Amino acid sequence: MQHRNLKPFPEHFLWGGSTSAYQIEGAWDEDGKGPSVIDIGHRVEGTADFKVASDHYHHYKQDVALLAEMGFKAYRFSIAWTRIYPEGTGKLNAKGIDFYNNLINELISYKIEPIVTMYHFDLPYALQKRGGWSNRDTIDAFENYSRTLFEHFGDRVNYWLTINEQNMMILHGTAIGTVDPNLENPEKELYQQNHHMLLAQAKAIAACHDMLPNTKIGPAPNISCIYPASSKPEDVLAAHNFSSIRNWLYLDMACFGRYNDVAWSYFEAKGYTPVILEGDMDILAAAKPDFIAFNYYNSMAVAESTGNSSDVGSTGDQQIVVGETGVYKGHSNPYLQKTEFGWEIDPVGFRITLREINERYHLPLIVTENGLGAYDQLEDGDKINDDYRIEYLRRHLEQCQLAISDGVPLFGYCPWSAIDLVSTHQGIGKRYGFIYVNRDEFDLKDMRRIRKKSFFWYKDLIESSSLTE
Ligand code: BGP
Repeated sequence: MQHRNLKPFPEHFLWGGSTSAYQIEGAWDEDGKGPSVIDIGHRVEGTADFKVASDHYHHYKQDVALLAEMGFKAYRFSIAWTRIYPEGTGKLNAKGIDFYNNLINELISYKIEPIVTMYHFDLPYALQKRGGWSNRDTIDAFENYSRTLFEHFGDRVNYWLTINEQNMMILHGTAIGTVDPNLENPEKELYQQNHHMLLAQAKAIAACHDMLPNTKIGPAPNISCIYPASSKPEDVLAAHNFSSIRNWLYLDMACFGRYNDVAWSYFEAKGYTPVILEGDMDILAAAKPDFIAFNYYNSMAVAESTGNSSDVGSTGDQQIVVGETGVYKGHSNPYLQKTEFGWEIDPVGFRITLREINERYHLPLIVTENGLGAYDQLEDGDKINDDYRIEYLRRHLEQCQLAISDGVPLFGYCPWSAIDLVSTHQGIGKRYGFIYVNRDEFDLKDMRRIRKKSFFWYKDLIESSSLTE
C-alpha cells in the first residue's frame, strides 16, 4: 500500500540502541561475578571470547556520554544475572547491584531511558550444573532474581524485557549451550525447557505488576515474517507451519496465555509435548505483557517438505539448521541481497513483520534489535566509513515509518548495536555499532572509542526525528 502522506515518528519516540551484558561488559570474573554458560561453554574457534569484550564495565561513563552525544532517548542493555547472584540464587552480590545502579543513574543523568533485559543468553553456570532450564527450580530462581531487580532498580527503570530471543535459544539450543546435544531427543528436552522459560517469564511479569504497578514489562523474541517459496498451497502451508513454530508459539503464550494450536500439533506429531503440571496453565494465562519488544534482522522463505531427510539443511553464517522433514524446508529467496555474512536483507519484510505482530496482539511495539554486521575498516585519521550500515538502517527505518502509517503503534527503535561488541558467533570482527572499539580478536590494543560515520548520521536523524532531513 502506498500512502499519500506518511505519518511522522511519534512524539517521544524512543530512539536508541541495544547491547547485551556478556557481549559488551568484559570483567567476566570481577567484583564477585559468577560464571555463566557463556563464560564456560561458548567458544568459537579463531574468534575473541567474552572475557574482556568491549570493557564497558570500566568504560561505562565514557560510553554513556557518547550515547548522549548521539542524542539517545533510550538505551537497551541487559543485566548479567551472575553479577547479581553469582550462583544464580542464594547470596546477593552487592557490587553487581552497585554497577547497574551506577549505569542506570548515569543514563538518567542524560535523560536516557533505560530499557533493561533481565536475561540475555547468559544463564548462571551454577544453575546449568543443576540441570538449567530442564530443572523447575530455575523457574523459581528466575522469579527471585526478577524480584531482586524490581526491588533495586524498579524506582528508575520503566521498561523491562524478560528473556532475550527465547525462540532462538530453543530453535538453536545447542548453539547457546543450555541443552546437551548428545541427549537422545534434545528437541523434546528443549521444548520442556521452553515450557519452564515461559513459566519463568509469566511469573516475572506477575511479580512486576505486583511490585511496580506503573512499570511496563514485555517479552523480547526474534520475530520475522516467513514467505512461502511459491503460491503452491503446500508451500503456503509450510510457511504457516514454520511461522507458528518459530514466531507465534512464543508470542501467543506471552500475550494470550495458551499454546499455539499448530505448534502444539507439531509437538504431538514429533513427540515433543512438554510435561505440564497442574496450575501451570493458570500462571501462564494470568500474565499479561504491556508491550512487545522484538528483534528483526532478516526474513525467511520456506517450501513444502515431503518427508525427505535432505530437507534438513543449513543457511547463513550462524550455521542455523533450517528445515524439518514433513514440516517445511529452507528456500533461498531470489529477490533479496545478502550481507557479507550471508544474512538476507529485507526491509519490506520488516514492515510486514510489524504489521503481523500488530494485527495478532494489538500491543505497543518496540524494536530492540535490527542492524548490519560487517568487517568495518579503521582508516587514516580515525575514520570509519560505514555507508553500508547507514544504508541498511535507513531502508529499515523507511519501512518503520510506512508501518507507522499503516497504523502500527511503534514507540521505539533500538538497533543492534549501540557500540561495537563481540558477536555471538563471530568475534569482534563482525561489528554492528555506531561507535568503533579499537581492538582486534586477540589484540586488545587501546580499546579507544571512535565515532563511525553512522554515529553522525544517527545523531542527525534523532535530532530531527525524521528521515527526510
Ligand atoms: C541476536 C542476539 C544478539 C546478537 C545478534 C547478532 O540474535 O540477540 O545477542 O548477537 O543476534 O548476532 P551475531 O552476533 O551472531 O551476528
